[in-house]
Amino acid sequence: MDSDEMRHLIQNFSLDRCERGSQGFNRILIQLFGLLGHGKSSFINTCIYVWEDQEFKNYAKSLGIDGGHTKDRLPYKLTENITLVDNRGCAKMDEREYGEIYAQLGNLLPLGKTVEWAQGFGLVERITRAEKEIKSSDFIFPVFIHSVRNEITLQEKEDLKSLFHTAQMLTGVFPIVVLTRKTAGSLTATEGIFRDIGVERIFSFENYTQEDHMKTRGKHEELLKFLCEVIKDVQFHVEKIPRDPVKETAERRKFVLNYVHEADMRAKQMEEEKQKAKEKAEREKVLRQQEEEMRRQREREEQKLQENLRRKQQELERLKEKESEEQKAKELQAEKEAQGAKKPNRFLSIFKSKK
Ligand SMILES: Nc1nc2c(ncn2[C@@H]2O[C@H](COP(=O)(O)OP(=O)(O)OP(=O)(O)O)[C@@H](O)[C@H]2O)c(=O)[nH]1
Ligand SMILES: [Mg+2]
Repeated sequence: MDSDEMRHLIQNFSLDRCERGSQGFNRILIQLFGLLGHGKSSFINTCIYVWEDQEFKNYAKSLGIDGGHTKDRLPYKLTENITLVDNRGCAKMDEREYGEIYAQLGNLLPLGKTVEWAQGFGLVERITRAEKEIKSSDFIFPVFIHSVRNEITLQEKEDLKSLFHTAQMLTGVFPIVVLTRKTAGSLTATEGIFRDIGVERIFSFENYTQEDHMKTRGKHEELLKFLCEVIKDVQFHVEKIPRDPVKETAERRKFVLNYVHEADMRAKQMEEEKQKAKEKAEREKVLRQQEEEMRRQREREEQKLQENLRRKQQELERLKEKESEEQKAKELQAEKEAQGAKKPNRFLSIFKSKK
């Protein structure tokens, strides 16, 4: 198909013209989801720029390197039957964050309103409040936006796998992946990871941005191909599978509410376990400190005893030495006295000889 034919297909697509009729759907809602700052808003700008073929405008207010800019769930009407939705991105892959993603993806939160990122009870309340505003006639088509600049870790790959499978369960469609910043990292490696997860269709773009919106045929054609692929996929699902949008919306709501509740319980349980482990570690630390203090005390007492013993022994030795010296002196004295008794008197002998 050349560009004109693709444009014709996109412009004239209507769910009513599907084989089984629209089955209660009246427009495609292309739901963009993904992490903060990966190029969701820029992709919307790119879609509008290519589709309208006019001056570049920052319609979706793409901004900031680190993301976190888009806070509303805003719809951008492309044709009578195709609308793009710029959802609020999530900061990390985390089971509790997924509740919010599923609520947006499942179209259970109102369009055109600020998304107050929430978990647990707050989210349940918002879903319940939005029930009357939600149209079940939207055919939800999930499109995951990922920037090639960000490498995917093994853990993230596992998280993405479960995210994509739930997205399929919720919407009936396995998400298409759009890779942005396609020259900012390894495109082949990133594509490989998404293929491993089970993604069948991957498109890669260098988005048109405020700084660089020089038109290229490659980008234009790739974007039109992307839209045609979405249409063909929607036709497949509406023609081949009997659908009941009202029942599906109710089931989606039930699933997400259950998910949020269970994720909240699991997170609370994990927090409790973490707290218990922290307290146990704290107790063990105190115990170890006490044991160490007792060991040191024992060492000090032992040293004192040894010192006393040593002193006593020294004293004993000194006493023994003194005793033996005294004994020796006594013996010497006795010897002297004994010698004195044996010697003749000198004066007496002189006197005798004079006589
Ligand atoms: N070079 C280049 N820059 C891009 C591309 N896509 C997005 N950007 C830039 O990346 C930044 C973030 O893009 P956004 O489109 O705002 O991302 P986002 O996913 O909407 O972000 P949040 O709404 O904040 O979650 C902006 O400065 C864009 O100009 C791309 O394909 N190539
Ligand atoms: Mg944005």
